Amino acid sequence: MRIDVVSIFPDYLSALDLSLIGKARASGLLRFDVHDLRDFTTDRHRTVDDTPYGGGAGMVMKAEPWAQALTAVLDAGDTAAAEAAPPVLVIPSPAGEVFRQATAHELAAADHLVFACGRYEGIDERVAEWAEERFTVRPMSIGDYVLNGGEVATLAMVEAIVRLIPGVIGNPGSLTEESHADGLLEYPMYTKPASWRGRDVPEVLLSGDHGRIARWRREQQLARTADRRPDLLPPAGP
Ligand code: 6GU
Repeated sequence: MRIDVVSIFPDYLSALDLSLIGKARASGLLRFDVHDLRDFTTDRHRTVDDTPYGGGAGMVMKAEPWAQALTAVLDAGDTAAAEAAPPVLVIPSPAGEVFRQATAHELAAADHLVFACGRYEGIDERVAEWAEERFTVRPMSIGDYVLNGGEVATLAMVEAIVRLIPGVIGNPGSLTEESHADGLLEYPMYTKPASWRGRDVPEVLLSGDHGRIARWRREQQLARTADRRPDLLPPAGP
């Protein structure tokens, strides 16, 4: 897989050089490049934003630097592959569709992902329209709160996606057992010692009875999901 990120704060993305993503890159499963949007401006001040038409607070990112940057990313890509399936352009935005584990699986199947990190009040809407002719455009939110820009959301989405690329996670079993894998939250986990500061590990986990353990874990998943995330449970029957 190939991932490109365009941002006015490319250093924000350096956290992805660590651990998981670093390993995926080193093993050749991932090519990851970050581009500075200001490198695609043409004025002396390297201007990327301007005041909004219609008035209102804040600044809007200008369209032309984005078109230049995204064109450069496309030109550096595999043109034959892009012909078959256009690259996916993820536009992080609190006004996007919510990014879920199912979205991570969908995007992990793409050959080429491009993240357009906006700052200020967003990017001139015509960039998304222009990009529709060249990419599959996916405006994406990571939840119902507001961040200052798309960089932190991109870090979260890239980590969620890259760990699903086959070969990136050493033990693929850990992918099927984790929270959200089956639409429920994960059951509680314990390790040695069996008794710690007066708190004992649930007896069933020491029983060696795999059927009982599986039933107990399922009950815990359902109870925890009902308590913390009732929105994830199917509606109760009649
Ligand atoms: Cl993707 N971007 C910004 N700026 N804020 C957000 C978000 C994204 N997702 C939730 N809040």
